[in-house]
Amino acid sequence: MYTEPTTFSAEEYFATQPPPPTLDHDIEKVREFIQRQNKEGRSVVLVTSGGTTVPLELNVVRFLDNFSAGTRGATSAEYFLKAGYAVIFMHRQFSLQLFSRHYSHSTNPFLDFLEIDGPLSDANNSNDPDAAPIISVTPEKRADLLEVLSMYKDVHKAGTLHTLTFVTVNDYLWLLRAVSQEMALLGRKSLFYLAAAVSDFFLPRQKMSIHKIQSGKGSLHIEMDQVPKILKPMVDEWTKEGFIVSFKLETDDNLLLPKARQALERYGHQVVIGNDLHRRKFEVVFVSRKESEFDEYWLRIDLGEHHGPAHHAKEIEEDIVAELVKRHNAWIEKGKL
Ligand code: 9Z3
Repeated sequence: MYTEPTTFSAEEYFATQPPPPTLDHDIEKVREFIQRQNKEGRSVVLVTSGGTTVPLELNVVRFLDNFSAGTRGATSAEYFLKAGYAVIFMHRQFSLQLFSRHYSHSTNPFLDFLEIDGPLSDANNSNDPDAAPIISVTPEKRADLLEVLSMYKDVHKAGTLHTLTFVTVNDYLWLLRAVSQEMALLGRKSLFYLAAAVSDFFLPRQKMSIHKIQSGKGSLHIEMDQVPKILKPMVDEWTKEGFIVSFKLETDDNLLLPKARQALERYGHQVVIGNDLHRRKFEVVFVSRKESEFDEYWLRIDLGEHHGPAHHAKEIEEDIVAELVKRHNAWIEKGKL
């Protein structure tokens, strides 16, 4: 039998889907963080990062996932910190994180540039700590590590980074709503940078199988419901003064601008950043409104470009964040008129 999939409003969604068990505890910590940053006069950005999952069973064995390594979010969060923002980094568990992303186990494993000075046998046989071999960093890796490590230590000392994790789209939605409501305290000094790749479809708890779905009955048919359009209540109710930036991911180039414009029209927030899956590391488009017109601003980088003493490859997030900081400051100033 065919049943119409339910279209949940955000309100219906939160009335029928249970919150993650750690929500209250997580939000208490977020509240303390925001209050402190507010007292210290900082702007706060919420960066969401990584993909959300949709479990198919309550005792979950299988789930659908959304594509995202978390590079956009983790990289941008570092540039926001450099620009003086406090950052709430809300990311998919085990996706890339700030600072440690430079030493990913698959592309730049840190064990490869540590050296052992002194005979290895001493380490195993001697009880004398002075005889133990010393571990040092390969000379050519030192400048890079020092740069990352100093920033990591500075951020910890300043207490300007707060981290939250999600796995499922349900975790994400509940957290996003609660964090947005807390951010309202900051008025125009709050920025939302929604880079997480969020499922469009989900399986409501009421329709989920309790146990692992059994094979042997032929093909599997799953009907999913639409995830509510969360940006609408975010803009209209939860964070009326926040500067909201969402991302639009497409794989068909022809859809990128129309879909980005449609999102702005629908939700009335400040900026949609459109990115094509395969070009996202060197090209994005900012879509915003100028009175009744759409404004499009393309940002491109040359991937061969190098900068800084350690000759890192240029990261497009540096320019994305610089452009947004400019726009967010203008937004703050406008609020003072
Ligand atoms: C993005 O478009 C991100 O830029 C990427 C980043 C997921 C492409 P990586 O983590 O990739 O660097 O590997 N995020 C938003 C995707 C999304 O789900 N957007 C929703 C939509 O398009 C709206 S919030 O409908």
